[in-house]
Amino acid sequence: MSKSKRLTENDVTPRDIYVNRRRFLGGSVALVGAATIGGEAFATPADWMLQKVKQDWPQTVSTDERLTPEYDATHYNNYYEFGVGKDDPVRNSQDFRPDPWSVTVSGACNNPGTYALEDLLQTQNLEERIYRLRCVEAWSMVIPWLGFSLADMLQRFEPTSDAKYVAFETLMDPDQYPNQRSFRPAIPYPYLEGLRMDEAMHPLTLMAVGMYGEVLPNQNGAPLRLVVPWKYGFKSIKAIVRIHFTADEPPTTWNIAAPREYGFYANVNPNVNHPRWSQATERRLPSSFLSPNVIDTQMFNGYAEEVAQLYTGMDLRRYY
Ligand SMILES: Nc1nc2c(c(=O)[nH]1)N[C@H]1C(S)=C(S)[C@@H](COP(=O)(O)O)O[C@H]1N2
Ligand SMILES: [Mo]
Repeated sequence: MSKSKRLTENDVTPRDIYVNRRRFLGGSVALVGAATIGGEAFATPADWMLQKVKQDWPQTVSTDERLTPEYDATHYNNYYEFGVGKDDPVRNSQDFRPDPWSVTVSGACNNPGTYALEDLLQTQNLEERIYRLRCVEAWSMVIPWLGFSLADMLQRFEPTSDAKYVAFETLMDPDQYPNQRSFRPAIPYPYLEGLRMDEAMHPLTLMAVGMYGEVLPNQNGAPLRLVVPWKYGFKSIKAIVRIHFTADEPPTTWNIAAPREYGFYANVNPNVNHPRWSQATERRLPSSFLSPNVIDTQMFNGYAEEVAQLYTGMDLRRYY
């Protein structure tokens, strides 16, 4: 990463916590073969995935802000396929099957096809990146993700010069997703997202397979989800099964559902309010009635130095 920051003692501390915890849990994890998050056992991930996540990874992006406790990041989620309540995803996703998994690649590229996840991840070295995640609903977290630059994965498909955008799609499976079999789904499915090609190739754009030193829990988008830290959280699509290269701006779910409220770009911007609420501040979780923990929202969620040049000359009020 061009912008990777030198590790300071602050940055290293959270990782030492996982490493020690890993040593502590090492035996039992190997025996049960299950990832343990906050003391709760989640669905058993594929052994190869567990092994990959347990390998030694460097920390390449960090912040001196306090990490959101793992419990909050795994129990307060947006994942409408599992229900619209913040605690629906953790409750309804425990039997979700992230393995076996494959991703179908299509459109303007030389190497389309259906790739087994194991095959896609084999050559990727994992990194830990601590990113702020800012939801358009004006709450935020600080999460240590495990993953790799999306660019590293996309290069392998050899997008052609016609590829101006890349579209992503979440699994469609009403058997596993209660809201997809609801007679009145909250949003249209499958969940669709997309990035302009230069945004997709930006080194900060992450494909995540883990968090807090563990395999990604189902409610956080296992086995493979996008994390675009300078955009509102809805761009960070979960459980990806399809990647499509295209010349035209692809349709995206929240834009389809409420076009005046959610645009394609969705860059975090304290100066452009949501039609129904201010985006100038946010609640940094954990937040409660007595300790709301309200902080100022930063331009591009604090990543302006890295990404502002992607939007030179663009009217960010028009392209919200
Ligand atoms: N498939 C899918 N992806 C999704 C969503 C969703 O409902 N379905 N919600 C989005 C929203 S609004 C946010 S804020 C983030 C939340 O990620 P987290 O639950 O891991 O914090 O996921 C995004 N990705
Ligand atoms: Mo969100």
